[in-house]
Amino acid sequence: MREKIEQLKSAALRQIVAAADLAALEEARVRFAGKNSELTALLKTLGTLAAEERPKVGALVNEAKTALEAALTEKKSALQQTAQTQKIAAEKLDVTLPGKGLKRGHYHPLTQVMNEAKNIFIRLGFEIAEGPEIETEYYNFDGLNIPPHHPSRDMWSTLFVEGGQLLRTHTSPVQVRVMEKRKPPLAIIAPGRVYRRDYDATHSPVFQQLEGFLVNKNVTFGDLKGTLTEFLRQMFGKERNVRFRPSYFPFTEPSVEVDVEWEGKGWMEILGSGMIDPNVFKAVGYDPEKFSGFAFGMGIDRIAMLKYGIDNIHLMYENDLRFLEQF
Ligand code: FA5
Repeated sequence: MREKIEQLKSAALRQIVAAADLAALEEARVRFAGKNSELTALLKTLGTLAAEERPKVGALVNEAKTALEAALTEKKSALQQTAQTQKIAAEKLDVTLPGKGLKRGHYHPLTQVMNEAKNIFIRLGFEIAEGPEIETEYYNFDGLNIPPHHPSRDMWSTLFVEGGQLLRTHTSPVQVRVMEKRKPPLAIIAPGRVYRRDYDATHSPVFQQLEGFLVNKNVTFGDLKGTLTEFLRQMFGKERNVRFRPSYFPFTEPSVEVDVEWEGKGWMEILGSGMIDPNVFKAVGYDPEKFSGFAFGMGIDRIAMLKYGIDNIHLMYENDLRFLEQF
């Protein structure tokens, strides 16, 4: 009996010491110290021993159990410690490593210039209005003093859509739409895309215009010139050469166009403007004796070309990242 206990004890201690992980240790515990272990079984047979042997053997068994339990506890905490260390090592983060770095995007050059232009006019007290890109002939032409079959319709190579409508050739229809609904005083800008059958280095079939108009009592050509001059200074700086050149539009009288010096290439036209024609006022029910106003329509693409030194308008619509990344 004593021998048996000794054997069990040393076999158990060996297995406990050798346990490689917590699962192996639990296996050893069940086998040597659990309810169904041989040691427990031995305790149950104490009754069959001689009376004087019982306490001695009992003490031995208990001593073995205590030793095993102490060894189990010790091993368990050692294994837990190792597991924890391994876990920490595996999850370790080096917070000093450089990050992956998000590539930062930016606005398209046209959006940048459009926002800049809008902000200049907003600071001057203008508010923003919008109109549809698919327009009726009335708003694109008739309401702007361009009757059907009038030769000046040819100034805009128009793209028609089914049902008699068209892709607006300029943002001027927004003038008519706003004036139909509201009474002066008005100071409005209308940004947006416009369409024409045009194609060369400074003409794109889709481009951006910023319309503007101001209507009140006693608005003069001086107000027009002062407003546009202030805009040109803010957009291009005081040093840039600009010129006002007499022109013709059916919806303004007198009319002027503005050119900006194009480094090494002479001048580039950026906008048309003038004093709103009395016929436009009559069509929206304003009294031309009482009110006067000026209007202008500028090409945002052209302004971007001049500002950034771009010599081909089509680069703006090709979405080539090598080009776009430069802005
Ligand atoms: C107009 O469109 C008139 N609606 C402007 C206006 C408004 C005059 C209010 C008077 C009062 P024009 O066709 O000239 O005018 O165009 C105005 C500007 O748009 C031009 O000066 C030019 O900068 C730009 N532009 C015209 N066609 C193109 C094109 N195909 N591609 C890029 N920009 C263009």
